[in-house]
Parts: sequence; C-alpha cells; structure tokens
Amino acid sequence: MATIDRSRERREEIEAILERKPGVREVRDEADRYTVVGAASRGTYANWLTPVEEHFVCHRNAIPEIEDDSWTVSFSGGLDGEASVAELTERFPTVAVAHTMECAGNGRGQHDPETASVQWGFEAAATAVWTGVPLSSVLRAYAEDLPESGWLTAIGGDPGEEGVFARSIPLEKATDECILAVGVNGQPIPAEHGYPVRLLVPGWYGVNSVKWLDELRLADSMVTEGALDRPGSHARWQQEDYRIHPAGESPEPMATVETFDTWDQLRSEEIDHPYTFDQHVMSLIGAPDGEEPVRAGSVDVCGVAWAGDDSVEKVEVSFDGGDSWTEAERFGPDYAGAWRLFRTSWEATPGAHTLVSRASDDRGRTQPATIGTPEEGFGALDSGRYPWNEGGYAANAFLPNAVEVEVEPSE
Ligand SMILES: Nc1nc2c(c(=O)[nH]1)N[C@H]1C(S)=C(S)[C@@H](COP(=O)(O)O)O[C@H]1N2
Ligand SMILES: [Mo]
Repeated sequence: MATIDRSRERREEIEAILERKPGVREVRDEADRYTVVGAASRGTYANWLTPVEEHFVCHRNAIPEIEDDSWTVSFSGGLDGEASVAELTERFPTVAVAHTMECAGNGRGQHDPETASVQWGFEAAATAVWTGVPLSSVLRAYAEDLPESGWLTAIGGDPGEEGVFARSIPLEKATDECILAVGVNGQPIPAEHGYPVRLLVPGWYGVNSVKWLDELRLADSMVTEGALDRPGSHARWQQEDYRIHPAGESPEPMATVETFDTWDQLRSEEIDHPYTFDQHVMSLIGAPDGEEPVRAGSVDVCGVAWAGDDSVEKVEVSFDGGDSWTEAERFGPDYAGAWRLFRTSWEATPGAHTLVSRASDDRGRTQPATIGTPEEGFGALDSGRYPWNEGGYAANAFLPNAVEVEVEPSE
C-alpha cells in the first residue's frame, strides 16, 4: 500500500539525512507524515551562522529525484515563460541573504495538551547565508506588466499524495528581499534543503520558503482550491494547515489579507485565523547549554534573538527562572531577517539555576511567558500568554525554553 511505502521511504530518508548531518537528531512526529530532523544540541544557538550539518529539515513529501540539470522553473498567471537554473544564474546578478529559518511548528511540543504532528521543542530554527538571484529581477523579466500588489504563489516540485505544496506570499514581500536560492553557506543547496532551487523568504516562517521550486504564479489572490491547473488539493498548505486557530475551529479560505505581520493578524478583527507569515519575536540561550556543570564565578551567557521583519530591540536574561532580569548586550552581524547574537555575564553561585531569555522587538512586543489553555483561545493574549492553537503554530513563549544549569563550587 502506498501509505506504508511512504512511511518506509520516509524512514530511509531520515536515516540518510542523519548520516550526512551529524549535527541534527530526529524529532518525534506524532502522525508520521513529515521528514523532520532538528538541531541536535542547544550549542547551535551560541553561534550566529548555523552549519548546514546542524540546520533542521522539515518537509512533507518525498524529495524529488533529480538526475541531471534539466530542472526548470516555469512562470504562469501574470508571468510567462520557463527558465533552467543555469539560465537564472547566468541572466541575473548573484546576491546573498542571511535568513533565520524557523518552522512555524517550532515550540509545538510545548503545547499542553499536546497537539498532533511534529513535536518540536526549540530545535527547528537555524541561520544560514543563502545565495541566488533576486526574485524582484526575475519577476520583472518574466512579467508582462508587474503590478504593485497581488500574490505570488510558489509551487514545489515534490510529488504529493494529497496534492501540490503551494504557498502564496504578497508581491510586496516577494519584490522586497526574497531570492531564488541555489546555494547555502557557500555550497550548492543539499537535496533535503531544496536542490536545485528554492524560494527564500527572509524573516518569514519556513513554510513560505518553498523547496524544489517548480512554478511561480502571479495572481490577484492567495492560492485557493481550484486555482491551479493541477490534480489534487491546491490550497491545503495555505488555507488549512499553517493557520493559527483555536481548538475545534476550521479556517475559512481567504482571497487576500492586508496584514502580513503574524502577530498583528492575531490581534486583528478582520482575520480570524492568521497565516504564518512573518516570525514572532523569539530568543534562545545557546551557552551554557546545561549539558555539563559550570564552575562558580563569572560565566558568559550567549544566545540568539530574532523578530522576523521587525528588529530585536531588547534581550533580557534571567538567572532565576524569570523572577528577575538583566539586559543583555546585542552584538555581531545585523541583517534584516536573521537573528542577532546576545551576551551577558553571570555571577554563578553553586547549586541548580534556571536560565531563560526574553526578547522584545522594535514595536515593543515581548515574548509571552507561557502558552495558554485550549479553553482560553486567543483570549490568552490579553493575559500575556501565547494562545494554545490546534496546529501548534508560532509559539514564542520563553519559559518552555529555559535551560537548567548546575553550578559546581570553584576550587
Ligand atoms: N516544496 C516544499 N517546500 C517546503 C516544504 C515542503 O514540504 N515542500 N516544507 C516547508 C517547511 S514546513 C519548512 S519549515 C521549511 C524547512 O526548510 P529546511 O528543510 O531547508 O530547513 O521548508 C518549507 N518548504
Ligand atoms: Mo515547517
């Protein structure tokens, strides 16, 4: 049976990735539907650049088999034509963007009660430098007349049992800093990350960065069922999955939204069930990692913080589980769409301590402490809690990411 085969195929895919990438480990997928591995250790978050070996992987269907360089991207809707990867890279300038990839399901495993699917803790986040061609140049070249606004739908070349993997982003974002990526951290994109070409949407949840890009389609609206000339479901990944909704509610498809900031959508009267676009403000401590005891005295605490399209305005660290806070210093590379490093010094005393970080963005929005209950719904926001939601999306509470550190007396 097809489903059993897919399960075995997925197992083999995960085993092969684990062998190639020593810095990742498998993550529990309740429904056995995704190929997923996450950063193997907290130490990933003590560095600005994530080696590909430590970069998480997340996709639903089988990796398409690519035997030669015959892969093309086709253009449709208000766009027209087709281009091989070589044509794209020859015709358009090479650019690089730094991007913090974060799965919209990062933190799902922190929902209580548990939601279905992949039980990520905090391991589905990584920052890499992606190289490719500016999407704005490509769109200008293949559009008859590029409009000011509208939606760009990207379709993956991964064969899906239930339909195509298609995601829509607003044209404003598409022509801003997005690229069609062919390389990552100085090497060709590995198969599991989208070889030979993927869309890269800086600062937005990972699901928007469609791997194994097959088609780009311009339209007035987001993808809805029946919008594409293809078999199976077209709109599942845009209109059903990857939308934030309370228990027992099913999202209604929408043609368009005016608000792209995911947090603003949560707060919006017009949008009942937000789309996972721009990332919420988030932070993680990378060192100390809690795996080995540290010596009493002055200890360097280091981590990363990000805020999607917004910038990180403040990072605070607590050494007592969130009772008191000290402001950390931000340092290192500062690129839109990528995380910042932070550090502070801790006078560690013998015993067990709970370290946790919390970041705020430039609009004054701070990570909530905890995730609410299913009964609270979006009302949890009013008491400073992240709303428990059925898909377990976009959780950015800080307490679940705390690290327990054992401090030994100094000699
Ligand atoms: N074609 C295609 N693109 C995809 C997916 C997929 O299943 N198919 N998964 C998305 C999701 S949910 C995430 S989080 C990111 C992960 O990118 P990575 O595996 O390179 O880390 O890819 C996105 N792009
Ligand atoms: Mo994801």
